[in-house]
Amino acid sequence: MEKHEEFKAEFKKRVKDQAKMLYRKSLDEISDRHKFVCVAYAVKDIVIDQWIATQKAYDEKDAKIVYYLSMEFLMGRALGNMIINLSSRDEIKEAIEELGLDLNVIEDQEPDAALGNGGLGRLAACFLDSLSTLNYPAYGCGIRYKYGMFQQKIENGYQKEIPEDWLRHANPLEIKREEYACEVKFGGYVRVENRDGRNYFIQEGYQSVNAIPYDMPIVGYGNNVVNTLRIWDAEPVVHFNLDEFDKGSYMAAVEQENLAKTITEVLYPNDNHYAGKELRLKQQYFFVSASLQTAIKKYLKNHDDIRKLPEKVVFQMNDTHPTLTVAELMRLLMDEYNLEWDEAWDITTHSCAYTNHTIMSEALEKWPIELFSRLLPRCYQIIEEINRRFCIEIENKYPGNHDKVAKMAIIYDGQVKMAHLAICAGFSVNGVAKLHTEILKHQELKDFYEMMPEKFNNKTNGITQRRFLLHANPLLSEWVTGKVGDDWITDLPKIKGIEVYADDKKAQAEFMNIKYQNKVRLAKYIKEHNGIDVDPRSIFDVQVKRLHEYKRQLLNILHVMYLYNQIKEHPEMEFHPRTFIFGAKAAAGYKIAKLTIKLINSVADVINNDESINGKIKVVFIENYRVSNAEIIFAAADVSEQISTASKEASGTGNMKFMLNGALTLGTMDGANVEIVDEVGEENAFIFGLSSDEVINYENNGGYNPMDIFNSDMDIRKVLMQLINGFYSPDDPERFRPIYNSLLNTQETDVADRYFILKDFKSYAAAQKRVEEAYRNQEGWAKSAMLNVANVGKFTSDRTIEEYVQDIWHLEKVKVKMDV
Ligand code: CJB
Repeated sequence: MEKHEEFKAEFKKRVKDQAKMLYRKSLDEISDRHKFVCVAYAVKDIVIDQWIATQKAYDEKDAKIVYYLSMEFLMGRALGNMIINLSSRDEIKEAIEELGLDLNVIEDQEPDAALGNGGLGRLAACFLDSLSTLNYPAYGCGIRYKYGMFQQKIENGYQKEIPEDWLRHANPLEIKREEYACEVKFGGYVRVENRDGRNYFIQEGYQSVNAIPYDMPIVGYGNNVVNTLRIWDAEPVVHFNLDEFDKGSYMAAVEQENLAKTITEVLYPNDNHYAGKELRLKQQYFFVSASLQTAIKKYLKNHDDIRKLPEKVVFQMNDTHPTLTVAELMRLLMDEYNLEWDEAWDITTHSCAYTNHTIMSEALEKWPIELFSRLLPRCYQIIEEINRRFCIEIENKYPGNHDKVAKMAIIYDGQVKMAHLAICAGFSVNGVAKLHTEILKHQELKDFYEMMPEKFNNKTNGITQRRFLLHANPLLSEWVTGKVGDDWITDLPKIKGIEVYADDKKAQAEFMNIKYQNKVRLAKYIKEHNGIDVDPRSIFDVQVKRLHEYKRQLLNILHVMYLYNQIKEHPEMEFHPRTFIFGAKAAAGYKIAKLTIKLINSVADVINNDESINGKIKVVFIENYRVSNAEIIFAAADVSEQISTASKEASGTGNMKFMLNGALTLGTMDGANVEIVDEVGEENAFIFGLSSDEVINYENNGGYNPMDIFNSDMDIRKVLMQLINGFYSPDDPERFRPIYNSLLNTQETDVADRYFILKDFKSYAAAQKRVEEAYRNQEGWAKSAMLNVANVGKFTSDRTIEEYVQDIWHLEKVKVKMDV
């Protein structure tokens, strides 16, 4: 008890001292944002001791480390999550309260660290949380983008992108580590020098930048472990001297300045889409090279045999974005550490592993040889040699089968194929859900699977319950803990204990009341941010994710248009009020996605303002969907829309966050939905649509004809006509023509209705009817919702990480003890 009070007093003093030191004021004189900074520094003070202790424990144990290389880490806010993970969380919360501060208000001051686009980046963030919580030594390695994912403003129904200047006020939770700076070289040429019968490859005439790491602490749950997210910034190598310059070196100096400035300037806002920009390749090489250089140096501090690197280090490549790891590791081992090819290859192929996150062809990274070899001449040479040897292997395995080489080569048709490089050199290739891995093995990567089946494995994605239940939904967390204890926080399958309450009327009522409270919280947010009144008693039907044609937000909004027509035509029909909630960012250059946002907002305008329907339908587009508002949204959802065209969504992770918060899935048999249904039972979800086999079959046989549906189904026809008759765009009836064309017109798009929206429409509408019927039975609904929560255990990222550790990384847990 005394210790408890002592701790609080010390913490409060630290917060006040910060106010004095940073702002020369007392705590009650400073702004909320400044209060956030003071609290953040006081928390960091606690974290730092654990951080130091953790790194010391790793060194002492000589533990193997995973380097999780990722272009994206969608961290969201750190402070609140850090506090709940610390063992001293209760004392910290009490101290904050005793200081007269409101923790929610303080947390709200922190900008989201939005260094990612969507699922892939958020997965990386969940993995870091799990790695720390499970006591595994890990580094996240990425880029410290000056501008993260853009902020979305909706103006007149259209998306506007505003730069996300998250570092404007500096970041109290990071540490600049200048002592680990290193140089990264671009361009120039490679000179070969023969000394004592050995060739040395020397890069000359290059431009270079200094890579400077910033470390962010990743706090494990109640175990004193603090791992590191190391993100790299670029600074110019030379600051030029105005007295000495001649024209040539002046220009070179300016170019180097510019290179450093631009490299970490901004995150590419594309999700599931590769834009092929030179700057993107620079970003990739920049962070990969810096991360590898420091990983090797760190290893060599305590070891003298570099050949044993794979015993202590593993590099996990998050999609193909960091695949240059393969070439850069070979380069460093051969050119900097003087190993021969075979030795370097042996090390590389035992330390690199690759995760595939998509089969969307437009996401596959293929770099033109010209660009690649100009920017990274030495890496290109190395990849050429890897390719030459790989092609010989293919030929040996399939003599005379030139088709195989054409399909599998790393360099072909003037392009460097990053996935092929990752598979050839990686010792593990994994998909992110069972169905996705099967599609990789038997469709997309069939040839590779046939040649090296032992590399392929599945790791179904997961999410951290600590952020998405414990932090995001305090009411439900407390309720669950009251029923089954708090083991679920680090052992999610324990949540199964609530299953016995699924038929208990009292528990059902409590559960539904919590959902109601969370809906009130979201309704308040919507009122504040959108000015729209929504009724918390209506069904909250939610689709939040990136905007992409394959995710089919269009199917959802077309169905809303259809429902609206139905209500107008049959005002007497039974209908439970429904609030359709959307949240989605579209890539800045993705026209049809942006037009879909406009369509959703236009439909919202018409429907929300039609008094004749008595508020039966409301449509809300939540501006600037991101990690911090996602936490409020998941908690309030009744229905989780997971309606991608089967086979297209590799896994999905939003689906798991909804399930964790007691929403019922309305979805296709795609990605991890399949496994969700396996766990919860089909009777507790609403499944519809073509199967992935059916979709793939159509695709392999020239698609289907959406005109047949247009001509035979008058309901669908009416909805489609409303896209082009000005019903939702009286000022410009042609506005939504491109959407209409994407569904029906093969002249404008190569394939009409590529994503089978019309084909799945009726089945979707029928599933939506089942949702409504099910919701009428409140007890039945409560039971299903509780069964969703009870059966979510599999989808914790703790399970996913344990599987990576067992099958791929082979790490050992390290205990961290604190002296006090
Ligand atoms: N994914 O977020 C992205 N970006 C990409 O470029 C490729 C894939 C997503 O990764 C998630 C994590 O594995 C998956 O759950 C999701 O299905 C996939 O689209």
